[in-house]
Amino acid sequence: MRALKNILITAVILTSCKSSDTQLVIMPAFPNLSFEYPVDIQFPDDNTNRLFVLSQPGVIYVFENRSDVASKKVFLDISSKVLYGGEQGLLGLAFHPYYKTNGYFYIDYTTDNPRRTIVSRFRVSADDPDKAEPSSETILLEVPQPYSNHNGGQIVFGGDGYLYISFGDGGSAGDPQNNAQNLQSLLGKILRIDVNNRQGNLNYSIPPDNSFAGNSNGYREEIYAYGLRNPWRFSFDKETNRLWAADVGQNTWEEIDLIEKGKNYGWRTMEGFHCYNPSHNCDTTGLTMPIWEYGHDVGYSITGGYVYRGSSAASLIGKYIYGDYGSGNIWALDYTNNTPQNTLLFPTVHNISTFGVDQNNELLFASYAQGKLYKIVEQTAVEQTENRETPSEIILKQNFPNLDRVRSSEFARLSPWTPIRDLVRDEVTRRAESSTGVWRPFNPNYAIGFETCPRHLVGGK
Ligand SMILES: [Ca+2]
Repeated sequence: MRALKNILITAVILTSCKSSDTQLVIMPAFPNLSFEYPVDIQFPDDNTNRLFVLSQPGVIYVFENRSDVASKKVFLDISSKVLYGGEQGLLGLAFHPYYKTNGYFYIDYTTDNPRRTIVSRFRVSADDPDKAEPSSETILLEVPQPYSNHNGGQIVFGGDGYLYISFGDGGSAGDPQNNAQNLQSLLGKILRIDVNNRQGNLNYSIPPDNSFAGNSNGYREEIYAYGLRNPWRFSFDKETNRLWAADVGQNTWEEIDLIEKGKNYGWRTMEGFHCYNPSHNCDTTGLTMPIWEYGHDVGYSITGGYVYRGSSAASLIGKYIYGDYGSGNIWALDYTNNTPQNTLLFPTVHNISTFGVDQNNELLFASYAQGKLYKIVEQTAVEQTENRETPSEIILKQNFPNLDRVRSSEFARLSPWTPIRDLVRDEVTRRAESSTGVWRPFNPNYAIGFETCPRHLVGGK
């Protein structure tokens, strides 16, 4: 009897599962959580497995890094101080490398009267790790912003313990003040400061090996690299310590730069690999070219990501994962041996405002207008043998989903760009996946992540 049962089980598996392979999928990371205009995802190095998400109007939320987390808490609300709108708002968060002992974290936001960017330090509350102390603000930098756009806003501690800060060129279009090439301006730059020491009347000090430290030309000593238009998101590869920045382009080209100390990345003389101002025969002497660019046929506002160093998507390890706010595309750039190989991973419908990683280096991204976070994971794909009509919903053949043990996926065998609704129910029609309510273009790389060859069946009933 047992033997007969095993044969039946095997038959079920063979008919329902044709072949298996690994594939990358996008999944809602925290189906129960939504955020108003999320723009940054960070965590402190304190092994508490929490995530902190910035809502652009001026709130930092904190929650447990679990897919079934039910709620989030307000860590800090400075919306009354924040000038919000367009590219302005609360834009960046960085935890001090010794946050666990000193409780310090840093934020970057825009405010008004006059319009400016502030980079300041706050401290966590003494008696609640999920609350910041709102009165603890110490301002480090205040930089006037001539226009509302191109505020940069990413702040990240490097492996050297210094704080790196991105500033856009001040805005408008075409960098009318030529700020990015002006070494007396902090705009259009990536800065590097030492937050652990003070110098003169500064609430920080200049790292002595900054390229312009101690110069007598009036150049800003905070400058680490320049000639940038709007390096909205940048990150360090934790393994190589290389600084990867995505510089948002003007009219035609989006670019990825490997940022090195003292280098000039070309804006506004160049946009990507091309002359911008002047539009022909520009002088490229001393300019550092991007390692990759793409045109506005496949996107129009690059969102920098991370070199993937996690473990749940082996095929991505060592590749720079980035996306585009406008087109929703997500790519992987392999720069092995300094030779770029770019692969489109997913076309998506999301306004990708930022990527993030958790303490296990697993990759997340934020869908700005939708207010949800997504994760990119690798699954064992199991294809169905049966042919399907275009479904309005996908019904999973299992008794209940297990968000934490996703091993395979439901495929709908559709031609690319067939619209499906992102709604999944389990076999007894309970909603297994929160619906985005969005009719998304189906593509062969997109799968919905629950088991179709249920583990309980494989294991034998
Ligand atoms: Ca450039």
